[in-house]
Amino acid sequence: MGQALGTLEELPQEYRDQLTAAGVAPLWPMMRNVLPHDAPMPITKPGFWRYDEARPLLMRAGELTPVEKAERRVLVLSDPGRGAGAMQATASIYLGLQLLLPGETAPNHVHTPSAARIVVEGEGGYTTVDGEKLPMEEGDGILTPGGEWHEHGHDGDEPVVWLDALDLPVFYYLEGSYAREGDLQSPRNRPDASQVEYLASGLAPTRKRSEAARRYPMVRYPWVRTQQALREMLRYAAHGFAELDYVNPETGADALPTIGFTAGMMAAGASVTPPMRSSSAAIHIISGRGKTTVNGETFTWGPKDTFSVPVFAEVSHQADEEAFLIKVHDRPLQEKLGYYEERD
Ligand code: 1HN
Repeated sequence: MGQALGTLEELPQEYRDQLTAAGVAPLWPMMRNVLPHDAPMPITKPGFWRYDEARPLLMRAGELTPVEKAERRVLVLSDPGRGAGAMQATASIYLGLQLLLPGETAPNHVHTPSAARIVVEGEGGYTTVDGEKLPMEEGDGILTPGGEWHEHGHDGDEPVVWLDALDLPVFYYLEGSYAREGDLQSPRNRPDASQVEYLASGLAPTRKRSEAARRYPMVRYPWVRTQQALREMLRYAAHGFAELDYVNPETGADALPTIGFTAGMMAAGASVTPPMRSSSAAIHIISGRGKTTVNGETFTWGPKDTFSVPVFAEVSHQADEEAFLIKVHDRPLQEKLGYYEERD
């Protein structure tokens, strides 16, 4: 095994001053910071955001800040490892709870980061993505891929809340994050693709040879269908646990390039200990109660709560009741970078 590496203090002050003046720095005192042995040293700490605690604060934001003054009225879920005000939940995942009140619209814009949304509560909300009006029903997964115009609206009479998950930290780190604003869209007068072209899995619309599929052919994943599919899978699952990935129905690839979107079901009483993974994740509870231990910290969760799982965390879940959850993770990004890993 390697010897202890030299420290900065071992170097003469006069030499250190010369290095600084020349705009260079010695690698070896920093080597183990940037390249720790065997596994990364995450900054991220497991976070737990109880909906009962966040909801009143979000409703207060609705009173304090009109949507016109917010563009998006959101409370960001801050990684405890990065501290108060952190605009991210893990190294790659931004999470926020967004509120839209009846009659409000969150204006049309387009940006480089991609978003996946999970509808938390309320009826009558919708997102329009590139002219397609997507109803937002509880538990639905709604994608707004980077580069696609999107706006939100609300035809109902109760507050609508959803959880936004974006790859914003990645784009920000790459100095690639920016947005453009535009005029409100005029949506096409037809149901979204999940209700027309991709009504059943395994079936895709026939096209002429000259017609290519859209890059993101389906951007709404209705929860009722996901839930039904999970229930069927669970009947034949060995360990009281079933999982389904949201994929592009034309290609089978992950629904978004960087963000993975996975729905899960646990039977009442089931325990699950997934392998240690190189990916980071956030888990949002759709329904049910249980406990999850992340690196020794136990979160006792219920409906609409959210918690985060840092990279290489030790995790175990226990469902006290039948539970449905949606996980957002960065496995697609890590696979593209060629290093996604699992350790049992
Ligand atoms: C955004 O565009 C939305 O469209 C929500 O609802 C949250 C956070 C950072 C950057 C863009 C939205 C966002 C965001």
